[in-house]
Amino acid sequence: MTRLIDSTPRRDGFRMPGESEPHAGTWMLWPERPDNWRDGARPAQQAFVAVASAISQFEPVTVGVNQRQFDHARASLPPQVRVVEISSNDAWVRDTGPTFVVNGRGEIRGVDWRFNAWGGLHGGLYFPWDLDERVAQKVLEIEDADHYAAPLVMEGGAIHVDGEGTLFTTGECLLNPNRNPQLSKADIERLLAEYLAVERFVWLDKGIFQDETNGHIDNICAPVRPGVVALAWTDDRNDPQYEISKDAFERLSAATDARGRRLEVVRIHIPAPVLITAEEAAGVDRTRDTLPRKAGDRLAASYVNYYVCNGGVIVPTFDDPQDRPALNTLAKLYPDRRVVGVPAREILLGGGNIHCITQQQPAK
Ligand code: KQY
Repeated sequence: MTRLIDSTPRRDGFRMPGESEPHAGTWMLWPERPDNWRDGARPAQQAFVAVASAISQFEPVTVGVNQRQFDHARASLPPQVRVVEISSNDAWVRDTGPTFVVNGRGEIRGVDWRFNAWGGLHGGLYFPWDLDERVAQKVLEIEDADHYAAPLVMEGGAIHVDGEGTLFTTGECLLNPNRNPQLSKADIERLLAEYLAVERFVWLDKGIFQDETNGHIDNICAPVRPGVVALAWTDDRNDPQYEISKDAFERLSAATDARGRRLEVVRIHIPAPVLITAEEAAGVDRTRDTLPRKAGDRLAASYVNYYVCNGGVIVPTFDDPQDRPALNTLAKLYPDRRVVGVPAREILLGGGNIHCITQQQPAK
């Protein structure tokens, strides 16, 4: 079983590895709620199958599924993907799963953050979130890994680390009063330092325009390797994203990481604005307790929401002229990995993308 450890990872010699370090595998969850995913979630399920299939070329994949969808998920996913029953409110394991930490001596543990569905009753995306709250513990139970309970409302998509002591995040999310109103920025840094074993914080102001997570870092900026980051970008000064990305570029260029390096910032252009069509909006069930989907609303489309796995980089594509340049740039940034594009509009329609629906389990 997973035991609760009354200490912190840093005190015990554990740290969160960078995503590019070797993985034991990847966790995902199965989408099904018809008030977030259109047409009874069937198009989203096909997109998730494409993502799981792509990753499973490189490393083991496990998909957690609610009981009533188990047979359907099992039949839809390829045989090399492990399917286990895990109840959840939705399918964002980046945010509801554990953050794994390792000690370099063959041991792995999980950090279980508090979760409030991206803002609780003040701008959160759905209610209730009681099943999501328990996903991390269930994953760790299956893996027989002990866990820490971090006293911080936090989602995995709100942070990125370089594995060498640097953490990237945004004030829009982690300083938002709908997460930890009782904590100061210094309190939040202290908790992140204890639970992830990091010492340098690079704060961007905002994430991608209209990102419903309150600007998760994993949609705007990703560490490629220590000292190098990818940043979502646009040259269109009329796009509200322009000022956000320009400010992020300036902050990143002025920052030094935990090893004292200046960062190289590689810009990856976002696609043309992706808007919800009338047909797509009509396919989502309306309910009282879920963020509604409205025709014409702009989605937070970005190639930076890619996922790095053993030997591969899985990149969202949008059927846009920027797809090819983004894939080419990432192929140059990751010369030892195969870059695989996966059509991701259906995932984006649910409010996130490939990085948000995956969670790496590092090798011990
Ligand atoms: O992008 C994410 N990390 C989660 C998005 C949640 C969207 C719920 N509609």
